[in-house]
Amino acid sequence: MNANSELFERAKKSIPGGVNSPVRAFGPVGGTPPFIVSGAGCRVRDADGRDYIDYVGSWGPLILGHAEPAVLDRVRAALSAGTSFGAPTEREIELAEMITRLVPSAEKVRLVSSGTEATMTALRLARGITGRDRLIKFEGCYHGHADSFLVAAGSGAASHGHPSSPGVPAALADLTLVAPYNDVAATEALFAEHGSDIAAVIVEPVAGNMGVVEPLDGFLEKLRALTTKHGALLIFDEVMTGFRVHPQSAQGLYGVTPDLTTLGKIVGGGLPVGAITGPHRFMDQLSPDGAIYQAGTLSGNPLSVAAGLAMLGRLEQDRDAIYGALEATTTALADGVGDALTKAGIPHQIPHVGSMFCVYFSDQPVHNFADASRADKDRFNSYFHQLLASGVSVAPSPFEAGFVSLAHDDAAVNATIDAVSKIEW
Ligand code: KE4
Repeated sequence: MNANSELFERAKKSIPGGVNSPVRAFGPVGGTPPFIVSGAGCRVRDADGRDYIDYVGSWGPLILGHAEPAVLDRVRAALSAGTSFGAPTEREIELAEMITRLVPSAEKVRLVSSGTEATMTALRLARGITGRDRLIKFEGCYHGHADSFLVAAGSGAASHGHPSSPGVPAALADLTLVAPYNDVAATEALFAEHGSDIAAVIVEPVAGNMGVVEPLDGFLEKLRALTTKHGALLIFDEVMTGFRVHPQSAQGLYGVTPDLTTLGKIVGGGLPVGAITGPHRFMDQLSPDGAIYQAGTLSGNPLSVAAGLAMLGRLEQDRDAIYGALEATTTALADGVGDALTKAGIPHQIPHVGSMFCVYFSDQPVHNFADASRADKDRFNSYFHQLLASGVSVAPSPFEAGFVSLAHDDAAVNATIDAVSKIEW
């Protein structure tokens, strides 16, 4: 038994499923997950000393790569002053000011410690502002694990066969209305029936939790028009797309302004941070100025904020060079992998937006969760395991996104393409 297997068996004795987040357990693909001991640049090393070119990237935060020196240095400096104060700090102001500078709809920011806290708060804010209870979400979108979102959810919920989770009271789940992603007619029908009771529509402006699904032309614009018409709030869940698909996030890429935006992942530079942001008129309704309550012991934690400042600072400073490089590398990867699959006669779709991508084994384009579910899962599992054996780590589920970082160089991309070309189908 190798070190990873020994650790996995040991982990299962003290941690549910042996993991602290289900997507790490290799449920959809089977096998034993590598236990990672270190990361550097675009690579991670497991407990057996094996190196992998890494496209998981901690599920999105590490847009600059693993152990980015600027991030580590900033965290080390913060650490020497202490780990947490439970009091306001200047650095939190700096991070809020940076986010308001970079995100078009942001006027005020509340920091929390995860994407789930961010979306949970955004929903409560929308319900408190409108006095309404219902929510529209889209099948296959994942907005974290707060009760109202565990209805037809993507990511690990879908991967493990529970897109609607037990433990969520029916009375609450019934308030969550679901439409297929990119389906304007279905969304209009929900508004026609429930319009006056809908507090918000929450959407991943680029869906990254059923693979990667781009919004069809006009979809986001139509959601903006429908929510405005019916007095509901439009929430862009940019936990994954924030600073990933564009320097101004998806709202900058598509030119659609939401009422509230949730952020996470990159804004924490690999440490726990989430954020809710939007115009003064909405954000000032949060406690303590407003009556809508939200709180967190470690919200705005000095170490997390230091990592976020370092990462966003680098992205802002070298914006055009960095996003140009990320786009070029991702395109080269997608084109090279696509050529290799075409040569092998394997039907595929490789959508990519900014530096997020996925590979569907399907001969049809994927516009929603039903399309994504029709992709060939057996082929995905074969692709996943043969790449892992070749030293390339992609997300262990077809309902996830892959992430390219600034540290993925030509050698890594070419090695990845070469590994795909050697897969035995
Ligand atoms: P967290 O609570 O995991 O920080 O964020 C929840 C969340 C919210 N919104 C979107 C669009 C997200 O993608 C996520 C979390 N993404 C998953 C990956 N698909 C996190 C990985 C995991 O669950 O371990």
